[in-house]
Amino acid sequence: MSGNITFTMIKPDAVADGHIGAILGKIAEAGFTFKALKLTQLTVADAKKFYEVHAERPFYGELVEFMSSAPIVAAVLEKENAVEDFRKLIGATNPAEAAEGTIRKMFARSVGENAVHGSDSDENALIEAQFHFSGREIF
Ligand code: 3AN
Repeated sequence: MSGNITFTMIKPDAVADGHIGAILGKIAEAGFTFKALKLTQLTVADAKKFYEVHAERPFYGELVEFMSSAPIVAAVLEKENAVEDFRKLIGATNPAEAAEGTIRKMFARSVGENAVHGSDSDENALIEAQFHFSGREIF
């Protein structure tokens, strides 16, 4: 995989609220192609490991509990400048501060339940993609 990939999750709030189709549609319309895609659920251990960098933050326990509470959609996306362009498409972490038309502005419930994840670097995109998908599941 090249540097032109990013990793995303549609989080439990947006899955429960029925937004999978609309969010995947916005991602496709923005020019991303799908290299991997699945509906799955994180264990508590998976969520702890995925969000390890936030272990010292006050919201870590809440974040781990939320992310493992119900199904998510995981995907690997490809596009030129994927990481940066995807973070623009999803908007600010807090949906109250997210720009109009962004996925979080349209679909997120709150700063904790903010509809989607997007990798923050090319290096993390690769680590996160490989955390969620085997080689046979990435195309
Ligand atoms: P982003 O997802 O925009 O990269 P990060 O990496 O700062 O934001 O935070 C990771 C996740 O932690 C967020 N997507 C959100 O679910 C949760 N989070 C971040 N800040 C808060 C907060 N102040 N209160 C509760 N949860 C938070």
